[in-house]
Order: sequence, then structure tokens, then C-alpha cells
Amino acid sequence: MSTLKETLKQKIEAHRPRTTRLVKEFGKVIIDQVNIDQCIGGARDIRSLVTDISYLDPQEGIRFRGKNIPETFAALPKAAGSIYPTVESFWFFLLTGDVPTDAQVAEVAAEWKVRQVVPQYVFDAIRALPRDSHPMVMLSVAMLTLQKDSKFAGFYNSGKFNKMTAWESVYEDASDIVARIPVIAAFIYNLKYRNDKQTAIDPKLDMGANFAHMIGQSEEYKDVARMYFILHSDHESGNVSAHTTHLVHSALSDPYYAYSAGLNGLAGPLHGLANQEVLDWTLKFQEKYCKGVEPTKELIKDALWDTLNAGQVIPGYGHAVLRKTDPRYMAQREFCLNTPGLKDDALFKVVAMIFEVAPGVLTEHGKTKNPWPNVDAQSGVIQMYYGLTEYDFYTVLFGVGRALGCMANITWDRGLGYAIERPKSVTTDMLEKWAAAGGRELN
Ligand code: CMX
Repeated sequence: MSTLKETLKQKIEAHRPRTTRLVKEFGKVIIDQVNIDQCIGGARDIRSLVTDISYLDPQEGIRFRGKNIPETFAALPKAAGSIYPTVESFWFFLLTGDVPTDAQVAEVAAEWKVRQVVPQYVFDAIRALPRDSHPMVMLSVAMLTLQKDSKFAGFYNSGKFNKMTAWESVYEDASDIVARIPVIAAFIYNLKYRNDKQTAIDPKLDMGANFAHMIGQSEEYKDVARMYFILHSDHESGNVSAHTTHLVHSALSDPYYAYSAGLNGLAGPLHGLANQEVLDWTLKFQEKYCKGVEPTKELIKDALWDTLNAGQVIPGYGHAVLRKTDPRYMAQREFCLNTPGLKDDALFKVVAMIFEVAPGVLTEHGKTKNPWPNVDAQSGVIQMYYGLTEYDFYTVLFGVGRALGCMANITWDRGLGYAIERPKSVTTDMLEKWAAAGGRELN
């Protein structure tokens, strides 16, 4: 058993009694209540999910295993010659909560080299799709195509299924998925945008660097990939992609079914597709409002109001939980400011100007509870700068990163034996009756 799996085994076994005790001794302790607004309004803010992989504080932003973004980047072992950690070290950290040693990172990296070999039938299935399919469709189909070799499904069907050890086969699938998904994403990118010019895996490179290599990117892009995948990995359990993955897996659907479903949720414009929408909005703004003139705050303000008055959302702004600027936005902004060339890039300047104007406009508009930018507002500028201009691919990049969080979460879901998820629904008649009575009588 690898050091990572052994560490995980010890952590899961040590953690189980905590979950069991909470249910047995304190199961009826009330931690939240639900009102009609939340019932109709997307279950916002109801505390009914448990994860220790990450926690999202509305004011502070994300903490991975208790560490905020700068602390995470500072703590983890770095890629050779880089100030950024490897994705492999982050995976160890997300799964176990431990900062790995260099030797442990090397072991994960070596394991991923074996796991990352993608069967030819996956590429054949992607190729069989219409070439103008959205790249997220291709990624989701690839995930389902891999399902036939699921180790979890195999274990379930073996007749020897055991709830206590089921997490081990989820871990095997999860590890295969995180190792293979960048290779699949690179294949999709090359197929769609580089005339099918495919590049072989370089076995000497870490995951982020290899992704850059496979899509024909520059040396500097290796850090972009590492940073991007880590920043997009996890945002506690309630967001659509993480929650969908958790929900589908709770039926004991294997990780391939579960993550394909999670990707389908990520592909929504209110979730991961917003990074593509931000670029689309910004480029259309330049085209329509800046004919021969420099962008100004006034022009941006006009364009933002036109979008809002047309009943559309400003992509990249607002959040269901956050009530301040997303630290993931700030981490990417800092990357831009610290990168010569990028900090003077015309598109970065427009996005920086939107940051100055949009919160005021959204506040005046008066609808959103959070007028500040989220992760998607900044990410596309960096990709554009490095020549990854095909912005309908950006959600695939998000999906590669998000796999880390979703897979870590469902490995623990199985380790702790979380139940099949099944909230109770009510009817409108019932809501009206309880509204008239001032609340439902609880017994
Ligand atoms: N532009 C315009 N209106 C917005 C808005 C925005 N950026 N953000 C929220 N609103 C509106 C909502 O549409 C809602 O309007 P209605 O009452 O007419 O339905 C109202 O403000 C209240 O919404 P909220 O409680 O502040 O936000 P929600 O929790 O309902 O939704 C989110 C959160 C992210 C879907 C929303 O802010 C949004 O649509 N943002 C733009 C899309 C985006 O950037 N998504 C990416 C989020 C990060 C990610 O998951 O990748």
C-alpha cells in the first residue's frame, strides 16, 4: 500500500469514531432551521453537509484543510524551480490534511505516472463526437467512457462488498481520475483547437508541467497550470459540482458516474461556465463600446448597466456564500501583477477596471447580496495572455482542478459511510398553510 493510502487509512479509521459518536450520542442536537425563503431559494445557507476537506467562510474565503490560500501555497513542497507547489503535493494534503514530505510527493508523482495512461477507447469515444461539441461534453463523456473499468463498481459487484473497506476502491478510482483527467483535457484541447496535433506525456514532468507540455504551452504556463488547478479544486461541499458529485456517489454510483454528473453541473453559466462568460462579456464590451477608443470606467459602467437592464447577470461577480472579494480572484490578480508583461496587458487592465466599477454598479442595482468578484472574473485573462484564447475550453480547466476536491470528498464520504442523500420535499399548499399559521408545528 502506498504511503498516501496508508496515511489515509489511518486517518479514516481514527476519524470514524467521531462521526459515529456524533450520530449516536448527539444525533438530535439542532444546528440549524429552515425557512420558506431557503426552501424556495436553493437551500441557501442551510447547514446540512459535512466535509473536512475545505471550509468556506463568507468573509475570509476558502481554507483547504484549515489553511488559507497563501498558507497553502507556502506550506506545500514546491515544483522544481518554481514558487508554486505541485498538484501532487496538494492532493496528498487535501486527502490527509498532512503537508507531505518531498519523498511522499515523489511517491504520488510516480504513482500518477502509472495511473495516467488513458485507454485508447476513451480517445475514440471523444473523436466520435461532433467536433463542434462543447469541450465540457467531451470531458463528461470521457469520464463515463472510463466507467467500465471502475474498481469501486467491480468491488460492489464482486459479492464481497464491505462498507468498511469500500473507500479503498473509491480511492483507486479517484486517484485514476485525478491522474488521467489532465491528459484527457489536453487531448480535447489538441483535438479541437490544434488540428488534432497530439503530444505524448513527458514522464519527467509533474502534473501541471505535463499539462502545459501536452497542450504546447510555454515554460511559464507550467506555474499557471499548477496554480489554476489548486485554486479551483474545492470550495466546500455545497457548490453545484461538489454537491452533485457527492449526491450521485451517495447512491453508490461509482466515481466516474459521480464526477461526470459533477462536470455537467460545472458546465452551467451560473457556476463554472462563468469563466468563459467573463471573457465573452469582456471581448464583446471592447468590440462594441471601445471602437477606436481606450476603455474607460465610464464605458464599463454603461456596458454593465446595459447587461443588467437586459435582465442578465454580470458574469464573474456575486457568490452564494462569499460576502467579499474571492481570495481566489486575489491570488490570480496577484499573479498578474507579479508577472512582467501580464500586469501591462490590455485585457488585464480592462478586468482590473471592471473590478473598480462593477461592485458599485451591482450595489446600486441592489439585487445581489455580494457585489464582489469571484474566481471566474480573473482566470480567463491569464489564459488569454498565454495564448489559450479558446475560451470555451476554460470550464474544462476548471473541471481538471475541481476533480481534486470532488474526488477527495467522495473518498472520505465512503470512508465515513455517509448515507444516501435524500432531503424531504413539501408542497406549495403545505407552505401556504404553515405560512398562515406562522410556522410548522414541530413534534
Ligand atoms: N449580476 C446580476 N445580478 C446578480 C448577480 C450578478 N453578478 N449576482 C446575483 N445577482 C442577482 C441574482 O440573479 C438574484 O436575482 P433575482 O432575485 O432576480 O433572482 C439576486 O441578485 C440575489 O442573488 P444572490 O442571493 O446575491 O446570489 P445567488 O446566491 O442566488 O447566486 C451566483 C450566486 C454566483 C449564481 C450569482 O451571483 C450569479 O449569477 N453570478 C454571476 C455568474 C457567476 O459569476 N457565477 C460563478 C460563481 C462562481 C462559480 O461557481 O464558479
